[in-house]
Amino acid sequence: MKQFTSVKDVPDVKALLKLTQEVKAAPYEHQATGKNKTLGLLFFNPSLRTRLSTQRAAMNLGMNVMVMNLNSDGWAIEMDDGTIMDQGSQEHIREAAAVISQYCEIIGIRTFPSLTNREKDYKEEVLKKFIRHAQVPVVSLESATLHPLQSLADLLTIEEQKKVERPKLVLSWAPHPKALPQAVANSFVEWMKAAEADLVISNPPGFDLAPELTKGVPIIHDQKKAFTGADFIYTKNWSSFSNYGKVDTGLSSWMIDAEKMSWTNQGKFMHCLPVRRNVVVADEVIDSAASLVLEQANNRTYAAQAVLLKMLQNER
Ligand code: AN0
Ligand code: CP
Repeated sequence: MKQFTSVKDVPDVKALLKLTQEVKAAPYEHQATGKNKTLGLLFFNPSLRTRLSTQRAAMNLGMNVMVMNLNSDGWAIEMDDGTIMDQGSQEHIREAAAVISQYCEIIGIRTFPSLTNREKDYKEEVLKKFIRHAQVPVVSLESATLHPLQSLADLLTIEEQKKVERPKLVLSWAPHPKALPQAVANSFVEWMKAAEADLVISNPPGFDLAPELTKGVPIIHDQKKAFTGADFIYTKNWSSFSNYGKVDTGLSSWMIDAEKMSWTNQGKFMHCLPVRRNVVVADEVIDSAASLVLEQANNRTYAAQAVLLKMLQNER
């Protein structure tokens, strides 16, 4: 695998899912594979889970890890070609990506969207430029529009927890005071379309995701109708795609509580974390036996480990 930015980079999703299960069952099996290899993790944005689980995955494989917060600790990076760099930026992406490639066998990068320029964000300019100028494989640690390591961990969690062959999954929009990316939701849709599951999306009018991504997936604006018979409720806030980056603070009734979970088929509750309690989900749900949030976070290690192993082995 030369890059891991989307489900489209994975030739066989089933086989990758199986590998996550194998590395989870025997995490230290491949210690020799990563020996004297270095993973560089670059963050333009905050992280708890991605940062620590990906480090943990690399250490399980015997790798060394270097982590850098590019915004606070590095030089300001220029992304555009041909710029006269007499303003704020001090170093060009061309040199930065090439130099980091000399120190690392694999690079991971987190780069959130502007949420002001939809076209630019959806072109994934920062991630793509980085990949173009890097000389080693690149793993997305959440890009402007996708979060594939999260989705692979979610797929593993659903596989472990499902009681029927083809579970019903509901991606349910949640209230949130601040504008958040569409990345986790987009990515969940992309991966679950490739999985054995019946996916429906439930969100208020004005919050439909990108039509190219949701093609073929029912979008139900009535939350109760969507939840009926659901095996998994995957909750996430995202800011508007059509009214790009905008929030609506008048939709607090979309929060997940015990009554809504009672509409499901004894459904499980999922969220990628971090989550705002009693805004996105009520304590009574996240603290209940139906909550899978800690399982999801744990599985982040094995999702990352499977991807890093494929890259180290230079396999598709
Ligand atoms: C980010 C998001 O919504 O994309 C990261 C989630 C993994 N969340 C926040 O910024 C709160
Ligand atoms: N779920 C997730 O990616 O969390 P972090 O933002 O803490 O990495």
